[in-house]
Amino acid sequence: MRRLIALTCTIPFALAACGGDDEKESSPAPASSSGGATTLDLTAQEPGEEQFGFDPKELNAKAGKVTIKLTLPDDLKAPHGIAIDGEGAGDTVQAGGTSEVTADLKAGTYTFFCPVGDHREEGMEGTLTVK
Ligand SMILES: [Cu+2]
Repeated sequence: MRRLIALTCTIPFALAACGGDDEKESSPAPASSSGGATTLDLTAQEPGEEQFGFDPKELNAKAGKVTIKLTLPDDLKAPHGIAIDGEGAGDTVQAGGTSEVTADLKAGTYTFFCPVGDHREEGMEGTLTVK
């Protein structure tokens, strides 16, 4: 009989512990992931005459609304833009400017590139992995 009494006494304790856990799980998500949108920064590069590139060459994002923001440093000579293959393109801009493209992406692998002239063939191409 004594054992049964001891067991009964522990039950309210267990319930109280459960309530505490629930509070932790419902705490707000970090601001960086609010709305499921991701913005990725990219920089255009001109390492040599008629040589073009992006830094970085590989980007990663969560599935959902993804924006790639391309920045052109002030010392670039050619205009550049940003596009995601089959998903849209941003404006073509001059040195000092920025170009953005936004797309609603599912998990998969995408190619981003500069749609100006033959810049894509000259090296302005990279891989966007969405998970
Ligand atoms: Cu370009």
